[in-house]
Amino acid sequence: MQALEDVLQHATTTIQLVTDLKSLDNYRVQYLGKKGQLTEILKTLGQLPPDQRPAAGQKINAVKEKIQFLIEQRTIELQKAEIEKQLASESIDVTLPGRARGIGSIHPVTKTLEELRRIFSHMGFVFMEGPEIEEDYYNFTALNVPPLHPARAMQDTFYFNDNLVLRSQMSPVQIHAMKKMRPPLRMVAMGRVYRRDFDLTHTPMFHQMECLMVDEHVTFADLKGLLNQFLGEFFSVDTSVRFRPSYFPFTEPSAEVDIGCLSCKGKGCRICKHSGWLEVLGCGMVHPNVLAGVDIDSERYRGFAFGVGLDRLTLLKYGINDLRALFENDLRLLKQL
Ligand code: 2U9
Repeated sequence: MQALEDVLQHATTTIQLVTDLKSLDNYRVQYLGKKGQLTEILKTLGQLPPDQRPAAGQKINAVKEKIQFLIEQRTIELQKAEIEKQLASESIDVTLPGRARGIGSIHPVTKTLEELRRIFSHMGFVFMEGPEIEEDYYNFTALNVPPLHPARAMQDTFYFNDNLVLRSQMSPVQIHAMKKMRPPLRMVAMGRVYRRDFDLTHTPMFHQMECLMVDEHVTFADLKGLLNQFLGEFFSVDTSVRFRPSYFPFTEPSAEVDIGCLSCKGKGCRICKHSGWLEVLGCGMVHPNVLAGVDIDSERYRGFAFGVGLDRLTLLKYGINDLRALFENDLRLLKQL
């Protein structure tokens, strides 16, 4: 009986003092386990005289239940303390503002591409694509620029070998189209072109759009009407447009087209180099040699074409003067646009 009292006494104190669940479980084994102190006492029951056994057995069971109860209570307390400790260390302030997500925007050149797609598809032009690596024939010869022709020096071209080049203009796409399809033809090709040039107003890769229309009664007046409409829609209705005679091997007659300076309205400023005009594109009537080269009867059919640099067009629209800005991916600039 004294041993039983000692175990209860000891258990009551230690269970109160224990501070973690693992140690508590060790004590459970120590008191109540198969080889625990109470089990040992229980084994001595047989040594008692038979009449004392029931009372002693009851007493042992009562102590066992008492210790079990103490352990359960302490377990609950320790579990609660553990959860509270965890909650305190992992607390989340749900009132803090969320982390801002960077919002992307459409690149200004892409905006120009999309705008042109809208304008020209409304006017009934189809859009076509072609490879960026071209044969010399499609990039030059078919465009009335035969080998050794001085016009090849007008553009510095990237050559892979004697025959393969990075296209220096979008015209090869139109040559492919004319070889495949018969007039009437109304088409636009937009894409990347490459030239060996790198300064304030030139990058080795830039974007071009070329437009071609071939039919029986196409005239230079149609070309002028189309360009007035296009430039009016792209810049603003009151933009003035002027045509200057020029030369390209693939068009005859040829012209370069200027618009009234957007920032000074023609008065003269730094942007238009005090001329009041900004050059935007080149155009002309397709050269009969070009039509003949793709088996189109130039007595019956005529065509007009124009070419425009989309990066330059974008710069003019937003009033920037360094073309390289469009390719440096400076988010501050791109966002501002
Ligand atoms: C075919 C026949 C003729 C397309 C043309 C230009 C004039 C022109 C420049 C504008 C600025 C190139 O990017 S730029 O440097 N382009 O001046 N392009 S006529 O003439 C064609 C096209 C296809 C079959």
